[in-house]
Amino acid sequence: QIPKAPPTPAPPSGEDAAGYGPPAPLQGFMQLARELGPIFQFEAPGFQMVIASGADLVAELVDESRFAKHVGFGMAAYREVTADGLFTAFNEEPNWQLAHDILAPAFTLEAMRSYHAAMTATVRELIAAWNKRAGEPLNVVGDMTNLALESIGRAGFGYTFDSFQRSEPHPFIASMIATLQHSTKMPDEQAAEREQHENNVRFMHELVDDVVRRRQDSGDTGTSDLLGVMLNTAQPGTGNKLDLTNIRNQITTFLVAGFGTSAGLMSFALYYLTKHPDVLAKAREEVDRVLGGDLDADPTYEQTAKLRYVRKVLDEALRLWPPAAVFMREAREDTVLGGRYPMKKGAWALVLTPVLHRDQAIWGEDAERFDPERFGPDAVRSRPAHAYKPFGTGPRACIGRQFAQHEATLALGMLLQRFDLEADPGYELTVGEPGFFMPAGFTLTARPRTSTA
Ligand code: MNH
Repeated sequence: QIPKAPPTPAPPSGEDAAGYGPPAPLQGFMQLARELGPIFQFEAPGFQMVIASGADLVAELVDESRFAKHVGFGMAAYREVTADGLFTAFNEEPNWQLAHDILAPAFTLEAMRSYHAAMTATVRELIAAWNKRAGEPLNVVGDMTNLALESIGRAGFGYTFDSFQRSEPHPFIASMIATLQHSTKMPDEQAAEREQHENNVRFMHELVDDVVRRRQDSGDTGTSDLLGVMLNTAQPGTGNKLDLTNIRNQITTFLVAGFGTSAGLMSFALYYLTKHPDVLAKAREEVDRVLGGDLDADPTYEQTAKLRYVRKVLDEALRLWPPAAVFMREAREDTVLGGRYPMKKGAWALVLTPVLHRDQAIWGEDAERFDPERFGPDAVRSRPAHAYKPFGTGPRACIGRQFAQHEATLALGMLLQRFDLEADPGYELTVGEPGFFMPAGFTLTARPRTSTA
């Protein structure tokens, strides 16, 4: 009953023209959705899935009374790395509720005040690196990956990967990407790289355990960062605390969930800013008005929150290329989706967010066009909430949302305050999929500003 993708030439792989990494299965699915419509079935040897991307169907799939998060396919496989950490925990697993209750207060917008100084210091390291390379082509994805990893490492755990002191990326990045890719491979491929995978997992766990041990040895019992909160606070009501194995799973989760997604967001935002001079000028005007021209003064938390137009640019980048491109939903009981597709209890569908975000019934005929004005307050109010889901949905939605948005707004603000940015004029967008969408091979040049606020 559900349209089926043809068995050949699937699996949906496209060559990654920039040579960034493996083929591009998500863009293959996006192409199939264009051809087959708002819902289709995809089969490959060993697995089968239903892929939904029409806004009407997604409206049903995000209804918590009928559907819940599904931990399956690659996500279940990733439990080898993060086990019952927040992202990969099963809905009913007791450590999900426990960790959620302990950690949720540490991820509110207000809580970002405590991470603001660490985030600002991290952006200043990036700025110093860009100043040294003024006028040279900058590897945007690489630099944004370093920025995001440092930001979560320092603000979350007081740990630095020394990203800006290295000539090569920290090996933790390669391990995270390799384990993510491993989790969506076919069983025979997984078996073939078993040993390498286990080495990657061990390397990640050892580094994280070391971060925890150092904190414990320091005698610091504060609760001003995520690690402090996990070690030293209890669940309200029960007094229960996280054990050390679960803390390891959470830290690993935050690093994995927080580095590539935020890096993708900032990289695409820089891509679109430099491709749209009018948008860049407007953002610059706002930055000058809100942050002013004193480059010695760090932007405050309050000033960062006032960069409304910069936020719109980020929101629109997340619409077109949501870095975490899919989430899965399973039926709580037997049900019928869209009035015609029966689903048994436990049956699941994958929501393909970038296609949802281009549904013309919601976003109009120019849905493919980059336009930050789509995120003005009136436009947002006039759209149904289910039309925009870059951070997932319901109780299992992204806990790091405020963290990512604050970090990215601050970073773009500080960069625009200081640099004239210019994209490589010859660059054509090629989206790579090293676990997250990335503008592969994108370079820009940054020069200290000639005109100041
Ligand atoms: Mn994040 C869940 C996208 C940044 C930590 N994140 C999710 C989900 C999406 C998502 C989508 C839901 C997945 C699902 O339903 O299966 N996350 C993003 C995006 C960004 C992002 C697009 C940046 C942009 N996420 C971050 C950051 C952190 C983080 C930064 C940590 C510091 N995310 C999480 C965690 C979960 C999650 C933890 C799982 C929450 C839960 O299930 O309780």
